[in-house]
Amino acid sequence: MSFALVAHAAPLFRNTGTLAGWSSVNREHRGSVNEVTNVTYEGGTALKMTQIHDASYGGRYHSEVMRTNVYRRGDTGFYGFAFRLQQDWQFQPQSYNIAQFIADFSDTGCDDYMPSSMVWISGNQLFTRVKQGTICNQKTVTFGNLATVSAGVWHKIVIQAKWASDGTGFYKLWFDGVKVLEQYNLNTTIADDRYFQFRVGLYANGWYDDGYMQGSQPNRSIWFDEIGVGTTFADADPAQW
Ligand SMILES: [Ca+2]
Repeated sequence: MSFALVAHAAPLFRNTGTLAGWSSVNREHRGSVNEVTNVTYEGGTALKMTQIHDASYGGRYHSEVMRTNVYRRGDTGFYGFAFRLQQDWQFQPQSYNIAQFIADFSDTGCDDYMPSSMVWISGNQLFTRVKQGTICNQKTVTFGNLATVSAGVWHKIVIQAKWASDGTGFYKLWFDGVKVLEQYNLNTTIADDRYFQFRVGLYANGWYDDGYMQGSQPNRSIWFDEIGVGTTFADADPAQW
């Protein structure tokens, strides 16, 4: 007896804003990740991620939920979520990352956890990127000023990617249902076949990367809801499931 297993398809994943169902939850330093009922995009719960800057702390600032085995080279998939910045979010030039694909490359001797694509806010603008090359010779291609992000309202992100390193990849991003990025015939991941994780949350990477905090808002929160991964746009669109 044989089965036609679709061995390389990304598994379908959906989370309705609950702490249950994730491979892991990452709360660094004074950060928190909580399931809340008072602010939701849809249904009874959403996830509230908070990070707090501490000038005496030298580490990173992740408040993320993570799902393993979301893509590997050769896959094509859709990845989506809804997010909402706190009402009084102080827009600053520093990067606040809200989603990333990442894998552990410690065995290579060239890097440890390396994100391929990330999605972040700088000022009030949305950014994303792809990572090309190899783990030992990485090239980052950034796509900036894709959309204007407002505080205190829910926004939707959907990404479609064909993950390739032979020039046949594509990478698209929709913001609130509007396609704001469409790139074809490019490398969208590095030359490696291991599985990547998908994470959403508040990762205040600018605080760590720059070594200080710009502005005067050390306590920041972002809500997340309706995180989906699948093979169709509707699988990942927070409004369609
Ligand atoms: Ca929900």
